[in-house]
Amino acid sequence: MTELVTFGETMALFAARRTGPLRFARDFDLGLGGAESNVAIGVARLGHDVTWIGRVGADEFGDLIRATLAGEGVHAHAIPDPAAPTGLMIKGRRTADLIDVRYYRRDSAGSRLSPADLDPGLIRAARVLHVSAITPALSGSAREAVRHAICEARSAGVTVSLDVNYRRALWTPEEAGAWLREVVGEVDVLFATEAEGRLIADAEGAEELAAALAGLGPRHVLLKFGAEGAMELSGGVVRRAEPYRVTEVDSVGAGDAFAAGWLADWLAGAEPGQRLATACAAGAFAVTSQGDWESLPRRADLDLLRRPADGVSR
Ligand code: KDG
Repeated sequence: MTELVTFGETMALFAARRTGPLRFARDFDLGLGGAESNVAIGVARLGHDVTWIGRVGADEFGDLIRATLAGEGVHAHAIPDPAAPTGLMIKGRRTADLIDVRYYRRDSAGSRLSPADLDPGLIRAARVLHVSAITPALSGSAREAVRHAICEARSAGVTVSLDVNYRRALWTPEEAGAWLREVVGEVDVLFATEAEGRLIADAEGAEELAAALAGLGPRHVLLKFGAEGAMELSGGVVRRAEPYRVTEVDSVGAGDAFAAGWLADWLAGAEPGQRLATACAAGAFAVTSQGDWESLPRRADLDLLRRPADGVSR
């Protein structure tokens, strides 16, 4: 039985191999990216049964998404949409440490997701529904799909997880803030950076912000500080986690990895401190190689970050 259901837009991802302005890129790696499918892969790699739902074009990229997710052990309901293409994400590297992401996703198949695409039985039978605030910014029907799914989950007692994942290419902070304030009271687990948290609530420091967010409804508030670690407020207790020191190659997808680590440990019934440590370890793994999800860890990898001084694991 699927433990976690998620849905959203997954795109074909072209990543330039060469550093510099995109117009001088000569060759690209082809893969895929999508916040929710990144989480799905991360949770599946950590040993759980996961379903991802989304629309893809009836094209090569749609096939790539379906096959890749299936290969990662995710139950992929990649619904082919003959009327629209799979969206594209182009990742350039403007400087060695400055990644530049562009989207070609308007009117894409993924943006045409609607409530009818979501099997309520699947959601109601799961333990967690995970959504991101990218989906409501894609289209009216995608926005309805999120509300519909949350409503199904709540009426069946399924835990609702939301990662803010603010995308300024899709909507303004005011639009995002208004939507987030509408739904935050229906969410059990909230993932946000500090800046994203401030789209929803106004507070000075991180602890005050987490408390303000928890006051709106979520039982678990996770604030991510990038290379500075993370914080969790659950049951009135604040926990902080130090980051793992790794060499960052590509930070895109780190937040999804963090959510995947946390949710996988929540599903496994891990202690709160352990959950947060797994989330940080997964986030650390995600930044160590190119790609939005490729370096996500399996359980056996998690301890590798507590590596020997010479960095060699034998
Ligand atoms: O967090 C990274 C993902 O969001 C990425 O793989 C896809 O940017 C993306 C998006 O908007 O879905």
